[in-house]
Amino acid sequence: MGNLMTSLPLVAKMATDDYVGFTFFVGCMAMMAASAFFFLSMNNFDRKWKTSILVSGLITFIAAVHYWYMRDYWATIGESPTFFRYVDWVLTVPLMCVEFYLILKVAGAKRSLMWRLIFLSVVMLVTGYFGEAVYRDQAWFWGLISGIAYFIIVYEIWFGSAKKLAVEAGGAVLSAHKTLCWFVLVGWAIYPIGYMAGTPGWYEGIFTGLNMDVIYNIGDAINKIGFGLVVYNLAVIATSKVEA
Ligand SMILES: *C/C=C(C)/C=C/C=C(C)/C=C/C1=C(C)CCCC1(C)C
Repeated sequence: MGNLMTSLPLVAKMATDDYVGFTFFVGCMAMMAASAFFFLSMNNFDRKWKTSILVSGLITFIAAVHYWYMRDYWATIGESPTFFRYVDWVLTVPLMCVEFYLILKVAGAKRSLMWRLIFLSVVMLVTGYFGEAVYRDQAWFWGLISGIAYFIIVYEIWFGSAKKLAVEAGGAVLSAHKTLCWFVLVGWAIYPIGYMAGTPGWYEGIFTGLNMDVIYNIGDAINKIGFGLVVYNLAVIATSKVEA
């Protein structure tokens, strides 16, 4: 036992062209730093915004823990950590739906809006997992179902009842809502590209040269940290208005 301990290196070596390993590593650090930032700054705000910043921190913290495992999984096994990836998403994406609800609460958003968005996001992710991990031969089919759920979310926040509430709230809430809508339309669209780069289907060849995990890792950094910063910015603006 003692021999084994001394002969096995404790840290796996990382090749200079291992972009997957590199983005897992940097992603892990970025998520940890963002979590510290959100948690340590949340007490600067009053109760209403504190909860929103707390949720931003929870999103990056849950991701940091999953990135820790995914980085390790990749370093030791050398395969896509699909399971950890989807567990991370199925916890953090519904929390992003909660953020929409929390922001729009000032305009009287109802819980039903939050649950509708959460339900759609879970459908989007579970069907995505089926295509990526369980029924890979029909990846295009499951990706399509997932994409439909994604578009319903996009519709709901851009044009549906969420949009109406944001307009009613106006001011900083409306502009934060708009920015978050862009994150969902453009930032979240990064994921289907990763999916098509990493699963078999008619679309094979379109995204050759792109690595699924690198794309997902870039998407996560933009969406989780960026999304949280938009909410943080809203809290700063709203709080300084009250004080002025
Ligand atoms: C923090 C993690 C986030 C914001 C993850 C978002 C993931 C998606 C928007 C995934 C969407 C997918 C499709 C629209 C179709 C193909 C399958 C998915 C699950 C990759």
